[in-house]
Amino acid sequence: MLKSIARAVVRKVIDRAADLVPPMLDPRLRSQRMNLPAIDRAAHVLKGKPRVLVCVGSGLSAESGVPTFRGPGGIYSDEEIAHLTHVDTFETDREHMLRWYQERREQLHSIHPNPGHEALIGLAQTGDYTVSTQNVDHLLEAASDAAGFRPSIYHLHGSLLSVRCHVCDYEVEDLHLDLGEQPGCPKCGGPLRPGVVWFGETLPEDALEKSMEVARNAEVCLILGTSGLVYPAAALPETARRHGATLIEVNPHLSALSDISDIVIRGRTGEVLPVLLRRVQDLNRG
Ligand code: BJW
Ligand code: ZN
Repeated sequence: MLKSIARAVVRKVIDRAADLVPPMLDPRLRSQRMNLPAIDRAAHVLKGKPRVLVCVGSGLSAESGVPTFRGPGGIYSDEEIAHLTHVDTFETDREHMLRWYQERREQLHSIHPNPGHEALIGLAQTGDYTVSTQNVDHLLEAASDAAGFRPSIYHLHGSLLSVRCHVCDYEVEDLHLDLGEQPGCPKCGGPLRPGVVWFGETLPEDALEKSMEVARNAEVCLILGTSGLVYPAAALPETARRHGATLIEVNPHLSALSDISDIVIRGRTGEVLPVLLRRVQDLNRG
């Protein structure tokens, strides 16, 4: 009797430990929390050579040290900077806005792809993948270059690497230019700004149209690390679903797209995607 009580107590302590141990410490405990059955179901959907639209959000780069926008520690938790991603702020608080963007551009020099980016590029080599990202960093391209394989990548919200004129169509990829000095456009003299898409601005037509077309023809839509709150990007998985795609979400938390997803994998992309990749490769080897 005493022995069985002791065994039950020990079991409880072990179960609790799986919740408490930080993910970095013990890979065995980490994978227990990673919902392996859901990963296995996702791998069966992704085996073969399916047409896949991957919808990427800031969560994919979180493990590279790039802050997300919403949630604890996110950019919008600081009220002083929450307004800096709206187009109107370029008129009302331009100096602050450009200094903040210049700091973020400088941070690009010291960030690197994480295992989530690397595994996504690995997955892209197993089928017909198109990536539609809301992220403005270059980490997917960096992972692609390292792997020697680059899928189609559409940047819905532009890129921090480039600067463009707020008035004319001048645009250049240049990380050396200091936006904090409020440089003028060499073509028309108008103010230069980061090559990103702010609230109240339209998305690059080509990136959005091509992504929508892929969404309408996708067999699978993989949703990685996005809250699914910002439109029209959030409409891509919805469109894919209406056209018959299976939706797979990887996110440690509930998102606005969790409810419409067929398979939800609760975990970080840097931990889940490498496991998913290995499983898909195993299934494809037969
Ligand atoms: C992990 C993880 C880990 C953590 N692993 N996961 C009312 C209703 C509907 C729409 C609108 C409306 N009023 C206005 C609109 C339109 C508006 C909009 O959608 N607003 C809603 C917020 C209400 N959209 C626009 O204005 C867009 N343009 C447009 O619609 O044009 C037409 C138009 C023109 C003119 C007038 C009206 C209409 C433009 C949107 C531009 C968004 N720009 C930003 C800033 C980019 C530049 C920069 O970087 O500074 O883009 S805002 C910000 O949000 C950024 C992101 O790309 C975007 C999406 O965020 P994302 O990536 O989903 O990040 P988070 O933080 O939200 O979520 C992170 C997720 O990761 C979480 O779920 C975590 O759990 C997870 N996570 N760690 C995996 N390790
Ligand atoms: Zn110009």
